[in-house]
Amino acid sequence: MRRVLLLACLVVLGFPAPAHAAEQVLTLRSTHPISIGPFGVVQGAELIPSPPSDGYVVGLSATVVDTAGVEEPIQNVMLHHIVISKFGVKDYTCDRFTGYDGETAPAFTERFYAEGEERSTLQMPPGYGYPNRGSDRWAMVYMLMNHRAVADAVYVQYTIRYVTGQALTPVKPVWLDVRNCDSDPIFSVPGHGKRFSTFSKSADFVMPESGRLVAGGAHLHGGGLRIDLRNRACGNRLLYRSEPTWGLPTIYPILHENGPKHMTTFATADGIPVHAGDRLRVTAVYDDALPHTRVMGIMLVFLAPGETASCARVPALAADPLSQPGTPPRVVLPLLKQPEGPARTVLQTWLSDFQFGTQRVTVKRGSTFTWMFMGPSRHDVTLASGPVGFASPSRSHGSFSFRLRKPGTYRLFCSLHPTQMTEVVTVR
Ligand SMILES: [Cu+2]
Repeated sequence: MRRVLLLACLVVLGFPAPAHAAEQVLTLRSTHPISIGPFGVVQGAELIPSPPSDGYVVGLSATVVDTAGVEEPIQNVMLHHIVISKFGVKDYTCDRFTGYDGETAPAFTERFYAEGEERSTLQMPPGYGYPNRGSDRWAMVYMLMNHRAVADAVYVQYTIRYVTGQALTPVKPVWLDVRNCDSDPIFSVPGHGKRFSTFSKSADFVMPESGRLVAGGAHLHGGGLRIDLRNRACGNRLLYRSEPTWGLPTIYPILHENGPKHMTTFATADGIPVHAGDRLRVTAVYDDALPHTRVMGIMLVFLAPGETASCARVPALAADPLSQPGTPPRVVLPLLKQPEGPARTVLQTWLSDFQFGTQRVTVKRGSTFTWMFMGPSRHDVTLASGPVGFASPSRSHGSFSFRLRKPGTYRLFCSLHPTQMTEVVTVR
């Protein structure tokens, strides 16, 4: 109805009515079913269908469905991460990506949508859209986890609000990530602070052009408190803060520390002004009273390029109606398999399909321990519980070392094979 009124107004005002202007809702899904073994974690990248005509994306959300098209509840399959990007287009903030085994490659993919457990919905304010050509190709990176002891097969299904036959103000996706340009952009919170202590990680990005940020959202993991976007060039003032809402169900066995069920997002036609040369700083803040491993800090905002005054006023943003900020639950991950074999005093071991070489280790405080990745699958070393949170990248070869400075019992597992691969290191 509003669209009809708007068109009528345009005609009255003497603007030519756009030919066949329309907003459609397109529901598409990934081309092949994705198989996930019992309690398994799968990661992959593939090309996915995209809108077949020229237009603008004004809304986007994604979920996981079974082969019958029925949405999978988190009790079956947990959506760790989905990133959708435009293939063959340079990313705004990243020239090269570092791959899973440490190699780098040119970043020929523009990231414009992402979600995890918070299930983001991208919503542009009226009049703005992410331009897309019918000839553009979309790619998806996914990480899914099976919460059940039976194999499953799923599709990623995504719903696009798409406007054709009408010129909108184009926006560019600006991906701000405290571990940008890494294919697995994780870090770990040591978690050895007092109650209410925090751990922060930041990254800066210098804006190459002026414009207004008209929409955005963010991603944190379990233990996350907030993620801030500040403008260093304007007295470090806060441009936007995204906060988590907690309350996802705990699924047993606990394979992973739950993320938030929602992160606050914004959409503003006025836009948050930024100026060419401004140094933007994104800061992820986590609870530091418990270890939180393999966490992320990402904010994705959309820039409508155009002239702005330097340090122009930031408009008040409407409250996100879905946001109920609170403190993250305290979660201690259990080891799901008892480490086996005699306790050994060694300073290195290996990981292969699907075990740690030496599963019970005793070392002196201050020792540097090395894990060697023997493949053929990718594995990682991740602290489940213990004195200091740390985690290795997921690797199929190479090695990872960590200095064990604090005494105590380090319960370790592979986050990709949580029910199979465990190790315990006692540091005296
Ligand atoms: Cu593994």
